[in-house]
Amino acid sequence: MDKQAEQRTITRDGQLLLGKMAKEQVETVWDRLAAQQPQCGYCEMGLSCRICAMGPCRIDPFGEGPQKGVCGADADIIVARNLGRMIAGGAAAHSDHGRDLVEVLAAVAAGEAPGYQITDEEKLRRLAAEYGLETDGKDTLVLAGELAAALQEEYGTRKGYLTMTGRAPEKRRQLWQAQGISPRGIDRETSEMMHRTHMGVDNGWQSILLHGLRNALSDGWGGSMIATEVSDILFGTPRPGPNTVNIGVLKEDQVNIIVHGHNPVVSEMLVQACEDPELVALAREKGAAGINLAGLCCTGNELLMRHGIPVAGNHLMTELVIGTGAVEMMIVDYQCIMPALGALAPCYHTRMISTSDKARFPGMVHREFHPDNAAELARELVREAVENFANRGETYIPVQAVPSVGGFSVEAILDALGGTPKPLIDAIVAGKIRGAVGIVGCNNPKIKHDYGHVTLTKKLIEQDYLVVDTGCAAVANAKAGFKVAEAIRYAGPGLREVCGSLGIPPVLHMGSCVDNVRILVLAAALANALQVDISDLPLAGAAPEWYSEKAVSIGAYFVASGVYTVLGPLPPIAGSMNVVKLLTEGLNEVVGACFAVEPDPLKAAELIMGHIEGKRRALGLTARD
Ligand code: BF8
Ligand code: SF4
Repeated sequence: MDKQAEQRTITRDGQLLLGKMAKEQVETVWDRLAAQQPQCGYCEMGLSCRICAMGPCRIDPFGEGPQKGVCGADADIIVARNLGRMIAGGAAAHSDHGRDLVEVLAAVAAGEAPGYQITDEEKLRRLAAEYGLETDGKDTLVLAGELAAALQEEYGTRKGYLTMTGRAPEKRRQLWQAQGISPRGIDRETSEMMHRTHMGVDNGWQSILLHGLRNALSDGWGGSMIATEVSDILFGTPRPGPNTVNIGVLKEDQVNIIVHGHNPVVSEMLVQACEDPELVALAREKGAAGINLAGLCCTGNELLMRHGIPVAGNHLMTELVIGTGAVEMMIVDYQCIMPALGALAPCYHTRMISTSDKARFPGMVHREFHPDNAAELARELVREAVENFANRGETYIPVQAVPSVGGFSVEAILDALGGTPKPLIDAIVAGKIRGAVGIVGCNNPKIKHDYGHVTLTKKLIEQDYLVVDTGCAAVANAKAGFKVAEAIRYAGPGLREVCGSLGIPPVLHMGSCVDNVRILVLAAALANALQVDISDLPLAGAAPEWYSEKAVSIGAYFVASGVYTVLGPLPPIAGSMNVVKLLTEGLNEVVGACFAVEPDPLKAAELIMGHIEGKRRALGLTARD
């Protein structure tokens, strides 16, 4: 086995494909990371600023060189501004994804989106009622149109509050109000962050960071929550069901089509097109046994959650999938799609297609999806993928797929519990389950691929902490085999007993990254049932391998919602001890939770378990030392 590949990933499929691609002299993300060494120390510490043309500026962390930028900004201001803009970037990405779904909902209501429909009408009516709309006897499409309009209001400035924050416990909402961080509008908070961090506006590092929490809350209880809820309305609320994961989901004898990105608006249409009998017949004519659709990253998670569509891999597998030589077409929408992919495809026979007006990539053919042409375009693309089967050369699919179960929406979890959170609360009170941990976020080539997620998860379930996961963490844990009922063998005795009697795995797949809001809603339901705040609960969050701005926004809204959150990689804040202290200690005084940073997942597990036991003690429950 290739030593270098073993250092890069813990996954067998990843190691074997890295070995193959190294022999073929095809570069990957790890090679490009190596070529970037040493990376800029100023930037790593958050101490460089290029916000205006008097700069770029940098602060000398050793105190020998300049301590102020040309405008006079010091290390605290520069670090806080940079972090604030990361949050804004992440919140914008999630929330704009949500907006695209609202636009599809509006188009469905107007009869301008053939192929799309209202799938979960009950949820549509529930959400409409939450928005104060009259639902009784109202035609479904009329109501959908009214709801779409009400959701569009959430993005603006006129309303002044976000309706779905009403799901948070009363105490939490009062705290946000008292701290001045209740989000007022989704676009407003992101726009205000860009304003505040313009040269010569907000130069209070604390006030920038507090606004960062408000900006992140506008994502968590706003844009992302809209993305998840509207996706459920359009495509169905997930229910538990089987699926398979890793490179082994590709089929030697079938046309393989991969969807990559985040927005189910595109990938859902491909699910339908791949089932079209005419296209399946065409595939047979071309010598293939059928058409196999598989996902990558979060759009993969969306399809896995709702249809049991297999997922080929997470973020660091996106190049390696093409290296199998077995992919006829990869269709991308947006977010986390490496621009390297287009250049890689000609080494094999894969056709690369970009679909979003907002996201173009070198080396990809652009075929733009809109609600009115999506169903037809999806069929066209599948047809072209089928035609491309004839161009396939040698293939390499070196592993068997791993079985997994996904689909744990909050609704599905409550159903599994018999309709109320009480059995889960009872198990926590009895100490059979010590608490729950949300493990979320990305892969990052600076951390051995999947090692952070899998090691942390394994340690926690062994010790009777229930794990819920999303995003690339969820794919890592599925590949590790933690998501079938038999995986209770990895769990401690208490967790094993509870999951065994409910017939659920000890690690529950809750979806894509926008679906982190499902974790918020579940936490709020537990807090409301116990009449406490979220910060009183024995809960924690972790992002052991995060890389993206979206992950920074997620971490910030978890913490602002009262969930202690441990990050693997250190964000670019080390240049300001004031900022580090505020984020890792001071926020406890502000929002009752804070961040920790611990790259070693075993040590991160210790921090999380210590935190949860502390919360148990404070609630008067039995606690381990
Ligand atoms: O939204 S976990 S690498 S794919 S950012 Fe991206 Fe990170 Fe994966 Fe999904 Ni989320
Ligand atoms: Fe330099 Fe200030 Fe301009 Fe930043 S805003 S580049 S620190 S002058």
